[in-house]
Amino acid sequence: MKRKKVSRPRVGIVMGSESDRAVMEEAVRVLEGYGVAWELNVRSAHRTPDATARYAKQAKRRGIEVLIAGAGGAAHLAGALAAHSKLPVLGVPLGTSPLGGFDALLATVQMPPGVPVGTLGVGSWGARNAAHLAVRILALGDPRLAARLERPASPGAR
Ligand code: RP5
Repeated sequence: MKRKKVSRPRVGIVMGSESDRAVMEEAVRVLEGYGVAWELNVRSAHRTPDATARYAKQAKRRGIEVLIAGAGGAAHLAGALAAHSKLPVLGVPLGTSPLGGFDALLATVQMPPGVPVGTLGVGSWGARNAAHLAVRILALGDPRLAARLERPASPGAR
């Protein structure tokens, strides 16, 4: 799926690898259903740790309001973002490892107190729900989006 980046993204979606793209684009589909601007980038907590930290540190300054992180193997990406940013971080464990995602679920969900990651389900359900939750977070300070949430979801926004 080829999508163009929008100029003023409110949700920053990060994935650990290009191989995560198909699942994380499920989140993009939901955000677009609500007309919420997004960006999608590859950053790895273990392959590109400096770039990951830099992305997290600069995100708020760039206008990002919520971060979504999807990762499979050694799924510490969401935690790494939460270590470097005070933005809400939503973690999506992906089923890419030989353990089928249960390892990613535990790595993403079991953050020590003070470094929170709101963890969703494994795989595409989690990616979609991360986007739904991001929309609800944004709607707290966005009356138009809050009103949009009250209307029935379009097929793209489920
Ligand atoms: C994690 O390991 C990525 O998030 C991906 O889910 C998994 C495999 O990555 P690749 O070896 O395909 O780059 O880092």
